[in-house]
Amino acid sequence: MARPIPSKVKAVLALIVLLMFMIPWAMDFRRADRNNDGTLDREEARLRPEVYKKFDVMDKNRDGRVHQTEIFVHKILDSQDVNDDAKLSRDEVKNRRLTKRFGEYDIDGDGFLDESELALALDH
Ligand SMILES: [Ca+2]
Ligand SMILES: [Ca+2]
Ligand SMILES: [Ca+2]
Repeated sequence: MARPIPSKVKAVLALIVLLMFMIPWAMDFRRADRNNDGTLDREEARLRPEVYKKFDVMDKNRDGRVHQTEIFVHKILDSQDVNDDAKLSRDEVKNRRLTKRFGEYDIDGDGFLDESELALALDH
């Protein structure tokens, strides 16, 4: 008979899955970031087609560069923003840490995490 998995084990497994997703992604970013300034310009983004295609969307301040955090925020919204309103409601959030600290990260308290709130959350 299978015993239920203890919640501690579940938490560790969730963390491992998250790391497995994040580490290759961060390595890809570093490989593309030729001049190591922590951002991708349009030329560097050619190595990351999924970034290159959406470069203008991600480059919010139009300085010709996208920051690692901006790309990650975009990825999270892409995968979790079910109703495409560019923010995450409590129901939409799938990330464990975001769920747990939702109230803390929702700085303006409107019940959603928008792009700037997500960026702050990821920088922590
Ligand atoms: Ca760069
Ligand atoms: Ca949404
Ligand atoms: Ca908010």
